[in-house]
Amino acid sequence: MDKDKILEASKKHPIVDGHTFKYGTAGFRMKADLLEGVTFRVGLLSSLRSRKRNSQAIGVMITASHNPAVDNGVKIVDPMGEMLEQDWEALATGLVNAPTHEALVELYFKYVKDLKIDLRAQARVIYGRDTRPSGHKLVTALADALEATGTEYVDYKLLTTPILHYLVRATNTEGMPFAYGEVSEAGYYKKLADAFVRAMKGKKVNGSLTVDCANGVGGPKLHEFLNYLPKEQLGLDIKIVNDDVLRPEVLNLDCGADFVKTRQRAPPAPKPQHGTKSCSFDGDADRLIYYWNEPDHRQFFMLDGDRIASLAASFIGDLVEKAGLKQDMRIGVVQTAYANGMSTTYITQVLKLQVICTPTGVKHLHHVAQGFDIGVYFEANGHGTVLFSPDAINAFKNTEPQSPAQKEALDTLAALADLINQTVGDALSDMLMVEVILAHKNWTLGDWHETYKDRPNRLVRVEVADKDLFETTDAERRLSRPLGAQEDIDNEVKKYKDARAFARASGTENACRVYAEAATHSETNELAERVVRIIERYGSGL
Ligand code: G16
Repeated sequence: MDKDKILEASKKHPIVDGHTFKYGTAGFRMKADLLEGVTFRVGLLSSLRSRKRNSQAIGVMITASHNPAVDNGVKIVDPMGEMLEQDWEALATGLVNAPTHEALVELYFKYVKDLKIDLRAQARVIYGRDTRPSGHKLVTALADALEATGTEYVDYKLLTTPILHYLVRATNTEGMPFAYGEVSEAGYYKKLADAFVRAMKGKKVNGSLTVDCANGVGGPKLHEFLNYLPKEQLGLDIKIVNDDVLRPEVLNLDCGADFVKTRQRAPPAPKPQHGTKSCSFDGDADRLIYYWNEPDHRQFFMLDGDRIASLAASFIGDLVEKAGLKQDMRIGVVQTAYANGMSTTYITQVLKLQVICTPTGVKHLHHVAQGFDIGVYFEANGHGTVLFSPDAINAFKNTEPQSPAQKEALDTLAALADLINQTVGDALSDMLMVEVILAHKNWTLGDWHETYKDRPNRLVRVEVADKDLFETTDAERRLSRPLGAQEDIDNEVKKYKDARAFARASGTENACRVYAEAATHSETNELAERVVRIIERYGSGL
């Protein structure tokens, strides 16, 4: 391979000086004007990753998901559609921070030597982007890196993040016994539509559903998906709102899953219809939050990732029992520190399932969920999925049913395993899963909400001069640095009943996040404010 080619291409996409970049919770994410050189270098790394992984296709997604429109991001997807392996995150960080073009090329070839990468092997990369206008420029930088390294590539243009993950897995399993699906966007829609019809056999969706698409890529993709569904037959009546992708500045603005979760209210526009079942996607359609405004009391009810996890775990747990597979299946739920304490209590004490807590970032949850036969993982922010092991899927398909009820349970489980995206959290697939479960249970959102009562909670974003001063331990539930900060938080928490609070640096924004819960709303707000002040104080170095 020609070193000069990489050097020349790199000069077209210089890195912005004076910044240290880190592959974080969701790849590199920051103001879009800092990202051109970063994306070029991510292209170099993804090409190496493909060669290292026997020429399997590697995915690159250009998105900043829930962040404001001025941000963008770039992340790498591994061959089975999972997030990039952790050791390689460090390699990506190294490459992106190489101080000069020459140092970059030198490091690139050092990786080749150290990792014993055969540069004669074919490299394959597939990529997509969300609706942010900055995506065009970043895609050009990415393609230049792929050209310079002789990498074969496919530009899928506008995609949701989960569709890109689907395509990576579908590409790498094509023609194999465990092929994931047709290698096209249409293949993804067909797979979901077919699985939804199978999972809904004999059932009807209860009530219309308003879907807020955060003015992101989920809007056009949901419109497209609906063309594949026999809606009338299934009772699915979807109204899509906030699907304006022509005005980039409205992306995630006062709408979307992150807005609903953090503000604990419905998007102000379009004016919320009382009593209407609603849900929100985020900017790249990998998060989902359900909610409705109660007609009489004008109260807002939210069904977040914790609720989706408990709904899925209870329904799938019941089906497994009806299917006669209870003894053979380990079902577990994976959450983060943001999970409402009452959801954890409900899952462990009522559903009697094991719960494991990991640091924030679906990559951590996904990894732990793979240890179960059925691993349900959701972050409270609505990002998650349910993973089925190959043995579980085999059992759904090959167990000989002894009764019609057992057959129905096995068929529904097999349909769910196709409906639920096995690569990553997926708002569209999760929404269909929720609708299937509500239809089977004949539940309204009110019935779902009744299952347990959330402890009042508050999530606050805190601007600090240097978020990296804050380091955590114990699955991000405690601060190990700055020294003294955790002790101060503990002293505040002690003053409240049934209280819990923690602070951590965000991996996707230049800020810290504070979470608090307590017995009442006013105590929760008071505790959150006190912890915010502690973080502001330590964050300013005082
Ligand atoms: C990303 C990650 C999520 C994480 C979220 C917020 O989501 O994929 O796992 O929960 O960021 O992370 P943080 O609190 O560290 O900023 P998304 O939807 O923005 O890609």
